[in-house]
Amino acid sequence: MLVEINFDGIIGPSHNYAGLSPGNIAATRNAGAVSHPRAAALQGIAKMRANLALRLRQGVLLPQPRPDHEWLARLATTYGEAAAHLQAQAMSASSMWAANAATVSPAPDTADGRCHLTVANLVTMPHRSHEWRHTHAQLTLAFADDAFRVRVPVPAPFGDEGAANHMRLCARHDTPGVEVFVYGVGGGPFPARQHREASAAVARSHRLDPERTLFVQQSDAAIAAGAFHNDVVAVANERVLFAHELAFADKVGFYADLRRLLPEVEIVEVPAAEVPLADAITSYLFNAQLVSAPQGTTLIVPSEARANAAVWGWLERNRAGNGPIRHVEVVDVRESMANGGGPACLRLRVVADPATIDPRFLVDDARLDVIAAVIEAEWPETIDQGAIGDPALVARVEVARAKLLTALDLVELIDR
Ligand code: SUG
Repeated sequence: MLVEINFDGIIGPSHNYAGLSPGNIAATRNAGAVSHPRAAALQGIAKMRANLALRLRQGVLLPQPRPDHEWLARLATTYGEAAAHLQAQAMSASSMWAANAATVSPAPDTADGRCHLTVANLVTMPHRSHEWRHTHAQLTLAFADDAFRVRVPVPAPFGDEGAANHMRLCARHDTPGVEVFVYGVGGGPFPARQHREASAAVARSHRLDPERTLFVQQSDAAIAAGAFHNDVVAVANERVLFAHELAFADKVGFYADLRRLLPEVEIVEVPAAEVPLADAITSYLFNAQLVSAPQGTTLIVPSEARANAAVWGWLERNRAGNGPIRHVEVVDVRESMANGGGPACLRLRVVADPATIDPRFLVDDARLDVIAAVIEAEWPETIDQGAIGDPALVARVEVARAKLLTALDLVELIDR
């Protein structure tokens, strides 16, 4: 049976605040702050437990090898000799944001009836540009079954940031959907990370029906305000689209296309007059997991959304009304949030039959206990930016990851 499974990136032991992403306001603001990798990873575990409590299926992606010595070798240097900016780029734990791992088209949408996953190239930001090799290694292991096709990234210079710029609307997860690829053109002072050419290539290789595939431009205003990915201003689930009024360059055209292709669609739009773009972005209202739980459609928001009066007021009013979003759950992922990654960034959605997935990547509470025990024992409590070059920190990060892979019987990923 096809169900939605959320694969969360386990927050790696090198989680730190190096301010590596221009256009990502939280990450830039927190550059140089002391991070708390252990608390961060445990917040991620608690979020997964909350998903399990909602009776959702849950999987994990593993932290990648950090520092990435292989990448540094291709740059003809070593961690010890590299300049500080290269050290930080090689050490980033940014693969935790699994929404940027790949774009996923489930089997009901593709011509060959397989679920296609194209690994994102993440070429715009140097610290993310080397994730794809390791992501590809993990996804080919997790999705080795013939039900899947795992694809290498679209070539540079066409920037692709994966599912963060992709939405799928459908009557039910297991029925054919309308796939929406959101790309950027201009972003004021900031880069548009998702290029239309990359989205078009992904759609072609996934063998999507062109009649049921939309390419939608993100508004320049959203990018300029700090929405470096579409999932900072919009999220979809089954027949519900939840979006900020200023998310898209041409919302009238987009909504009309959507209504034509999926007449049952329900569009929940938040007006800028009630929640200004700036509040939507600092609170990450839209970087929520919108899920079909047994209790009804549920929005899983970060605690920052509750702390923002305009945002929480809107959510309360919406809950009192008769809209499709019936429940709101709050999770604390503030260590990730401080680097610009909310609940939706931390997960990659895959609609598939769980029986076709390598079970080592699927979790229940008992398996999360195993992961949490390794995190408690091995993850550094804090990382100060001044310590990024410290060989003792490097050794600690490498040992911590190795212990986790051993505990999960995934040692074949040690160098991958
Ligand atoms: O790419 N932050 C990530 C956050 C990604 C959020 N993902 C989604 N919206 N889906 C980024 O900007 C900051 C790391 C640093 O500065 O050290 C960072 O990479």
